Formats: sequence, structure tokens, C-alpha cells
Amino acid sequence: MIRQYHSTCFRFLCALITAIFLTPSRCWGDESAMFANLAPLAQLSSHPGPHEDTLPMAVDGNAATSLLFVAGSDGEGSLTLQFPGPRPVSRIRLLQGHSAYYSTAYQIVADKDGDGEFETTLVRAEKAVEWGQWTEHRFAPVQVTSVQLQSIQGVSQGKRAHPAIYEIEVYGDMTTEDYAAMMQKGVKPTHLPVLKPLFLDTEIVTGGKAKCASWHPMMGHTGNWERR
Ligand SMILES: [Ca+2]
Ligand SMILES: [Ca+2]
Repeated sequence: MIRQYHSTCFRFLCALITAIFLTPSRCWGDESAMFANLAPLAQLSSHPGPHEDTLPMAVDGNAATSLLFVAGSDGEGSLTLQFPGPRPVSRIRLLQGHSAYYSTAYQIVADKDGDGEFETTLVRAEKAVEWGQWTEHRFAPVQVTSVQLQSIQGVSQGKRAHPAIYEIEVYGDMTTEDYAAMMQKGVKPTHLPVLKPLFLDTEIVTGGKAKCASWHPMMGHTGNWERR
């Protein structure tokens, strides 16, 4: 009887620990910034235009899908990412993955004040760039409204401009509204800065706005979660 009681208590304790510590929840205050890939939030445009519906494939988180420029185009292509408002960014990652359409030199410029002029150079990559590998650029934070990837030189072995952009990631601080928009879009988070245990009295909504996002290990994880 005593042994059975102890066994029951042990199982209850294990369940309690599991509920508290294996159900991490992410909560934030009004001022806390979250460093994450903002590209999925951006409005995209390209020059020349995209081939069919490939434009969002530059930011869909899938390294196997790519923005291709429209057939019949040639030369240097560009891709613009316009954010919902000014955002401080400090890291950009680029994946080129096509052996026939890639840039050997490019620059990434920014429009800080939203006037449509890209007056600020964030990155200038002059050396040959390996296609099929991620390239990462880090720099001091710059407040931007838009960034634009501009090919300077590259290879087009077919009938369209280059490069084929498999993924571009622009990292910076996002707002809680950005985070909510990410969740509504079903975008996999790239950042998990603070884990807190989730309790029954944890506030998950304040003033009609989500305050927490919870993640359960049973959902699995293969993404690029990181702490700043
Ligand atoms: Ca993609
Ligand atoms: Ca400007």
C-alpha cells in the first residue's frame, strides 16, 4: 500500500515537472526586442519581374525553392524587401543555388528614410561567390525601411537575368506585432531569446494582444533557433 502510494506520488511529481519544464513559453515585455529574420514580413518586388509565382520563394524558408527572373530577361537582377516600418538590421544571409544563374559580385543597399532612394550601402561583395552555399554578412545595426539586393556581375547561362535567389534572410529587431504577424503567417521562428515556464496564471493576452508564444517539444524542431 505504502509502495503503491509512493509510486503514485512519483508519477505525479514527474508529470508536474514535465508540465512546468517541458512546456517552455516565450513571453515578452513591451520594450523587449527580438532579433530574428525579418524577410518573411517584407513586401517583395524584383527587377526584372519574377518567373510566374516564384517571387516569395526567396523568403519562404525553403532552401530548395528559388526566385527566378522572368524568361527573356538578362543581365543583373535585383530584389527589394520593404518592411512594415523602420527596422534596425545587422545581418544578412544569402543562398544562391543555381549553377546557371548566379552573381559573382553584388551589393546590398538600404533605404533608411523610405523615400525610395537606396542611399546606404550595407554590403558590397566583390569576390566570386560560391553558389550552393550560404553567405553571411554582419555589420553595425542600421535602421532601414527597405533593403535591395543588386547583382553587379554574374552568370546567366540561359534566358533570364541572374541570380536565382533561393533564400535571403535579413536579421534585425522585430516588434511584438511583427512576431504576431509571423505566427499568423505560419512562419517558423528563427529566434527564441527567453524561455519561461508556463503556469496556469501566466498571462497570454494583454489588452487584446498576444503576450506569449508557447512551444512544445512534441512538435519537433529542425529550425535555426538561436539566442542573441
Ligand atoms: Ca526558398
Ligand atoms: Ca532613402
